[in-house]
Amino acid sequence: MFIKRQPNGMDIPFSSEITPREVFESRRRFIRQLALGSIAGSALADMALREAFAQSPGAQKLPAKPNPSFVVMDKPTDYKDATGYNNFYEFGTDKDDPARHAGSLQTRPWTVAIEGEVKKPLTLDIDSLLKLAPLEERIYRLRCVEGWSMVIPWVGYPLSELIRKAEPNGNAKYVEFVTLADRKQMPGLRSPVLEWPYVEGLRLDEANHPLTLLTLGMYGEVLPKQNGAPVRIVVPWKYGFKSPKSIVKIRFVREQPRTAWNISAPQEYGFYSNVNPEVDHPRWSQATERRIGEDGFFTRKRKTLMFNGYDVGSLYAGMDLKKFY
Ligand SMILES: Nc1nc2c(c(=O)[nH]1)N[C@H]1C(S)=C(S)[C@@H](COP(=O)(O)O)O[C@H]1N2
Ligand SMILES: [Mo]
Repeated sequence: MFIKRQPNGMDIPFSSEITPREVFESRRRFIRQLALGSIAGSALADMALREAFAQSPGAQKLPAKPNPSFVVMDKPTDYKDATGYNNFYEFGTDKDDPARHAGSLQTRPWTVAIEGEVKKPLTLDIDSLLKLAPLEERIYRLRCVEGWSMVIPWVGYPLSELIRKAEPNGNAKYVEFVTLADRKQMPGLRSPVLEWPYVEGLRLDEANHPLTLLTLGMYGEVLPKQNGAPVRIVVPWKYGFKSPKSIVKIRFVREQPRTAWNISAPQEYGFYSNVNPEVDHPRWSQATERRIGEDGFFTRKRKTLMFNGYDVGSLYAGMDLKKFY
């Protein structure tokens, strides 16, 4: 097997596992154009996106304007990997379970209730959520606590847009996310691997951070069910489990909320769970990661970046990140 050294230090084996060269180059061109700001207007951007990413036939398109301020230069993960290798324990614990079993998820009608310490509690359906703010496309890294990562072009808008509409009062210090737990639609709930519903949470300033994305789509289409349709949160500087799928409730609260993985294994998964190569998981190192799609026999692992490479250190000034893991 021939190995070609890439300028970024990555070894790419020539094998059937990598994206065909033409698709790969068209993506690179697209991302470069994005970065240079030479793609203007959503119609053109949509065309470029269509060209750049393999589409699943028949999925509902969700055009969005690429936001070049929120794009990582890494090659986006193949659509088939991003939709075929998932964690969504409500549909089973194997990586291919969500793709195989999430078909039973009923994504319409769907409402999200916004409640708790807010001046304007409200319940929004998916169409209202789609219209609440302009949809953007953002290419984020997602780093799972298990040591693998992907690069995904999400479609959504900052969660802060919705928070602004709800007007949290002075008591609101944290935000809790509650996801769907319906045994009729979710075969994984029969297993007690986690306490159901899957719950997550953020500090209010983390929730309001411009990177925190209320996510309705990916790869120019509505979210596939296995990726958390019809609406999820994506927090790119935290381990993947802090990005809850298929949310039904957003609650503003005074105290730090309970979170699914912390309930299940508190010594292993804390509330903060910021990506941090210097703080190991009790059972494995977090210093490196395997990028899904690059896993050829000779492929080197990538170094995991502090906060997954995102500039959010000021949120944690003065905090001991070993203690607040
Ligand atoms: N409701 C719910 N959300 C969830 C999970 C889950 O099991 N249930 N798994 C999390 C984990 S561990 C990861 S790594 C990401 C994976 O997102 P992806 O499948 O879209 O890549 O979703 C997170 N959100
Ligand atoms: Mo994960």
